[in-house]
Amino acid sequence: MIARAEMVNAHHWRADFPALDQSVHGNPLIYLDSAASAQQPASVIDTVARYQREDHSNVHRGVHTLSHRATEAYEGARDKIAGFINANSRTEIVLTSGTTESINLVAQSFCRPRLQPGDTIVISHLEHHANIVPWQLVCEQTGAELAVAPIDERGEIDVEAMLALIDDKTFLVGISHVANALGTICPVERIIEHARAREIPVLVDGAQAVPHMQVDVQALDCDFYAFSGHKMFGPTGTGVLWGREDLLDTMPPWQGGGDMILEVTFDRTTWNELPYKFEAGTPNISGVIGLGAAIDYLRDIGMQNVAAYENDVHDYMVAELAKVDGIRLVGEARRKASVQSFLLDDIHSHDVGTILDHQGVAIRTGHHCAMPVMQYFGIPGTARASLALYNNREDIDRLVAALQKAREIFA
Ligand code: C6P
Repeated sequence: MIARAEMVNAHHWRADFPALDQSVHGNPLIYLDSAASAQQPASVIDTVARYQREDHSNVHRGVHTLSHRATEAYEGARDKIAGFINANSRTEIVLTSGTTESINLVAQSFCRPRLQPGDTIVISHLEHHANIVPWQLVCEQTGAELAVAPIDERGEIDVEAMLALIDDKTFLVGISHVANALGTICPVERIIEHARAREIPVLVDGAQAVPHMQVDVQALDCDFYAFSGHKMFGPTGTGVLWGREDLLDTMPPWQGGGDMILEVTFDRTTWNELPYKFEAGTPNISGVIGLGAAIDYLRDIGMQNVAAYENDVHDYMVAELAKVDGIRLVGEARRKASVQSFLLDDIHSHDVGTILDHQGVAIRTGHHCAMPVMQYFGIPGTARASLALYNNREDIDRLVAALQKAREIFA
């Protein structure tokens, strides 16, 4: 249980998010879809607006004042990101459009030139499509194979089976820190330790972890860590690939264009230094500056406070949902964060979502871009409620009441 003072703070946090102050279908909005995309605090919205109004220009290119200001704010955000995840150096922070692009970058730039037929990429059955399909593509391109660690009924990875798959044919391990469909906190530390002992690189998909817990990439000791800005109160179209400098150094650029070069002639082109060799073209300048403001916001609250507060609401959510007649919780791992998937009687999850929306409660329904998870449970999809620090226990009470209404409608 967390301190009462922090519960009080939560009311202030909610007030920081203008989008939450509205009605949907005549009911106050309860937003329980932050795993898909989180709302933005006013500080992020205002930072982006001020940049657009006063400072907008291209970065790394101009000698004029606005270009300097834009570059300073953009590179300042990179520094904030580096500090937030405790990167060894700002040069390890590659700015991308999101987790998806970050993982594709590793697949195409790190894996594709080196993979041999018969090599394996080891992932788990819990992964989001973004941590499956890029590996399938690079396996098709190289003759390598995907090896998938099984999960159990609780939605936990069979760790021993996963460790057994990591052998001398393994080229890379890809694992989510927190699984998006079920909220399982995966045992990444153990998997990294095992792979590290065999000198096998590990990529962690941190899309659902970074918004909810303290992430320290040096303490984790992984090789790549990918995440998205829009799930952590930043703008869409922003994301990060953190990579160990010695690995990033050995990787060729994956896209060519402006900014990623040192010198271009028709005979030969040389690459810019890290991290710019991976950032071709004009980036999402305003988005990245907004992401910097999102990090300021989270740091002011403190990730330990975020995690403690959210865990309390999460435990309450799971307990209250479990009491609803006709509910089946999907994903009951012992260590979870932020997310609960469920089914209600035999009502289609889209119908559940639509009825909830009419009561002002926003949840996500369907396969959550994790079809293999649904295949494991033999279901087409689930309803999923997901939290951020602006949610509170009253939101959960509203969710439960809305589900009871859905049951009445379908009775
Ligand atoms: N999951 C969800 O509703 P992008 O789209 O690149 O920002 O993030 C992709 C991604 C990768 N890994 C994990 C674990 C994720 O959860 C996501 C995005 C959203 O669960 C949208 S499908």
